[in-house]
Amino acid sequence: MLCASAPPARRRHDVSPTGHATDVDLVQLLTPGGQLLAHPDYTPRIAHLDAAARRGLYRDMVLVRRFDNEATSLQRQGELGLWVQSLGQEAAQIGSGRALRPNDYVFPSYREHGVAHTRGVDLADILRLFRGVEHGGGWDPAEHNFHLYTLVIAAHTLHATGYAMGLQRDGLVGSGDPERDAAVVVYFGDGATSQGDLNESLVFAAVNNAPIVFFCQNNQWAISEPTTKQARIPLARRGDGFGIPNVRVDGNDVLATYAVTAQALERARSGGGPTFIEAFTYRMGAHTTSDDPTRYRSAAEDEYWRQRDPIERMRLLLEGAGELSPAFAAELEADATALAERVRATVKGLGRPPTGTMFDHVYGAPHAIVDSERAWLAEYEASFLDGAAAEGGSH
Ligand SMILES: Cc1ncc(C[n+]2csc(CCOP(=O)(O)OP(=O)(O)O)c2C)c(N)n1
Repeated sequence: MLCASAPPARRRHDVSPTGHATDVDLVQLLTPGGQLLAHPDYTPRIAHLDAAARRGLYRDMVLVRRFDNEATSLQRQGELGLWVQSLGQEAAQIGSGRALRPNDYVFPSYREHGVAHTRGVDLADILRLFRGVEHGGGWDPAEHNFHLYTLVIAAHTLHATGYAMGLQRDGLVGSGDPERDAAVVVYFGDGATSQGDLNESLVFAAVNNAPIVFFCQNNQWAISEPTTKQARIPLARRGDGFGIPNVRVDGNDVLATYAVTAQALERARSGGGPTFIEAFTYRMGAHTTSDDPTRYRSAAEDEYWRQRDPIERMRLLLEGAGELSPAFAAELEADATALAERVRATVKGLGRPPTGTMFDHVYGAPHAIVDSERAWLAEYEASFLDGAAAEGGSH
């Protein structure tokens, strides 16, 4: 499958419209044109992925994108309060997610719908949070080894590091038994690298040799703030100052993100300590449905990244290798449509929770101020003539 005249996997001097060098020491196994590249360290990591496994990665990405588009539409129609798109980041999430073993544990931020899918979380459940019918999440973290979403930037990196140190103390690292050993992956964005919490996590992870992979999805923007305003060096090199090995991977290349994450996880599980991965990718959608990226982003930039679409390059690989039959493509299209319809029906069936539930979990024990606020809101809602607000409140 490897191209005889394959260019070296590490190339230089490609610069994106935002002024970022896009391929400085970038691990890439699959070009935007769908050609495989050889890499001495990482090609062996994908050698076992046969045609069915590669189709599986493609299928995951297509399904997650369809879900994401459906959720965006649901928000626009008033069915969700907010939506955080993962459009364009499918390869970073599916590749890294599929490299995990069941007993590894994931701490996501709030955009990791693709990773959630790889952990067996029903994608429709994620929307419970964004409809406001759940205040924590919509899934059981212990069932999926996939923690609840965290909206406070970088706060969960501390929890993740603590959890990883716990694995160590429970003797679940470096035992040599793959069924027993485990590691943690924590996902965060480029903006999170400017937070104190992440830097504190890196210190603790490094000095404790914690079994954790820091997975930064550099999607180029922290809302309207470009990465260039947050760092003078590639983000992966942040690891250097903490004594944490780092790797910068093409985040739009599902094979490379799989290979790089698999290697980092194996190191962590076997007692080799933390790794910092920067997945160089792009947020093709808005930051959230509350944001208008045309205010700060150019059409040229959009076009540059559209040509590096993670799903398209995998499709080109499969088609070129004769591994994508029309029957498979038609079945996948039908599955994606069925998923979208099920998600839509599930969300509409969720209804609206009574407004008073927002006061339920503020404190573990009754609290006078919360009680008076609850009573005030109930009285206020009851004052409306149609009484509609009292039934469910707004969302
Ligand atoms: C501690 C904290 N500060 C500010 C915010 C507001 N905020 C929400 S998302 C965001 C940008 C995050 O960018 P990045 O970390 O790159 O992640 P991305 O959304 O691009 O995936 C900010 C500043 C927040 N949620 N938490």
